[in-house]
Amino acid sequence: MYAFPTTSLAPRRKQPKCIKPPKCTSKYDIKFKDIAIYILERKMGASRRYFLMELARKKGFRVEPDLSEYVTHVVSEKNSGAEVLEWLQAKKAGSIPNVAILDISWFTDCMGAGQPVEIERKHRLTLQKICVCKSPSPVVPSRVGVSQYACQRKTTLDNKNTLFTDAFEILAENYEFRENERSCLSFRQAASVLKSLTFTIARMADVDGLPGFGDHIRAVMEDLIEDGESSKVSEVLNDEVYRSLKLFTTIFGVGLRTAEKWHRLGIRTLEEIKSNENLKFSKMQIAGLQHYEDILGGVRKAEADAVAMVVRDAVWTFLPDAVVTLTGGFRRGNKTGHDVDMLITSPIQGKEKELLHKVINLWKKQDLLLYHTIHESTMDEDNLPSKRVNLLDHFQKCFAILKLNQHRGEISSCDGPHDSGGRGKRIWKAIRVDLVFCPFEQYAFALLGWTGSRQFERDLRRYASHEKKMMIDNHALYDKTKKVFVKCESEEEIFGHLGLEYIDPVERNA
Ligand code: DCT
Ligand code: MG
Repeated sequence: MYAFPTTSLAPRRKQPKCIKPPKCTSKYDIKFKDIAIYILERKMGASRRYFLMELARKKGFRVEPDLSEYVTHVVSEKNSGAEVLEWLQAKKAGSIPNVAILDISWFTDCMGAGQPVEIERKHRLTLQKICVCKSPSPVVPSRVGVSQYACQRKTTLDNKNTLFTDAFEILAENYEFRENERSCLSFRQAASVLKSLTFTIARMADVDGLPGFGDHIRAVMEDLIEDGESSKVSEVLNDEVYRSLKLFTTIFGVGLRTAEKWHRLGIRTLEEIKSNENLKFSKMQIAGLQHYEDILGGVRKAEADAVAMVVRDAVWTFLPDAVVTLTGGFRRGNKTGHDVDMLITSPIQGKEKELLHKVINLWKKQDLLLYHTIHESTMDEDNLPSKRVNLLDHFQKCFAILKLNQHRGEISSCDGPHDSGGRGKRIWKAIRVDLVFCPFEQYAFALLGWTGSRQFERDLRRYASHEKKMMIDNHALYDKTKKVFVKCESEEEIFGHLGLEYIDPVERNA
């Protein structure tokens, strides 16, 4: 956006007849010979400075290790112009004529553009002010080098930018409802990038150099920075269509199509849904309405652990060697979730295929099942995905609602009165559970896929295909160049084959 031809970029000064080659010969070719950058270590630290120098060199910039007569641009972070000048003078370099004294934002703009950008007013450090920023960020912003792929970022649950990410999630959801996939993805992508930052965005310059921040997104951020709220978000939250679709799709079993139909029929509330005699509900929707409040309330970690124990008990009754793993958001360290995702496999080949129906029969006898639906595997005999389309992947799975005894922290067969009438006496809670059964040799892929987050998985697939000419899904990793499937027994191996640094599940909260 800020890219200009390189010839007009050097600060106005008498050009040296010729810029000599850098003292320290870089292993990268210099593309932009008119300028030479010097990065100030002061307030930045040696390791970050080194990182930025290497980054710029990789991109074809000439970066001087020492302050010399060749330097045209001095870049610093969190220093005022006066502080930089004082430092230059102490180095007896204050007399370097017309060297541009710049904020790091110029550097990050250059890195983002892949070439030197024109120096704007906002980039220059003024000599009068103590600090250029309106409200200085408390932590050194390390936005340079933030990857566009979530699988190359570490994203813990410590989100420092909830003001922005909450707003983006609402806008993205609204775009999803309106089937504007592109805008939906842009906002989800931007939210995901912000979640990975170790500092809070305090001013617009803080997003310079971050991938995927177009004008549309910036406009929303500007509002949030200026006013603490966004008029676009308020508009969406007050929009009748959004409110209906949001409410209806929180019912288990209700998708966008059904929600739209109900809205078109003039329905606006849950009561209107329940009392409308003309509506026909699927079994899933009946269960969803019956246990609406429990499911909407979500699942706590202790409850998820209790469910995991019940699943293990049932599975191990039939196959003591089975591997039963809690995945989804809870594996990423979440304290709450909307469901409990369980992945089940067996080291004895094919044994996992017999499990689901046995477990369901056991739970029926124990009166633990409030609802369940089974999707049989759509893999061929040799465990290769068939061409038939399925949800997310081809594994055998079960979407269920189980009873959880809240007092004892385990699923109970003690049935209490259903719904609002007897809620006070009821000792169980309805919990949404997904069971997924996979062949042992696909376990690592299934585990990676079912751990999420969705954005992380999406970017992993995008990264594999765009950067590595590979394809990854919940079943396998395929190398398109070599035309071979790459065997992997662990998540670490998958990351390794993709040339990625291993990211721990708790850092996949993209
Ligand atoms: N998943 C995915 N793509 C989908 C759906 C799911 O990659 N379309 C993966 C990512 C997470 C995992 O499956 C489990 O899905 P959810 O339970 O929907 O997500 P979650 O991260 O566990 O979140 P929640 O806490 O809301 O259950
Ligand atoms: Mg989940």
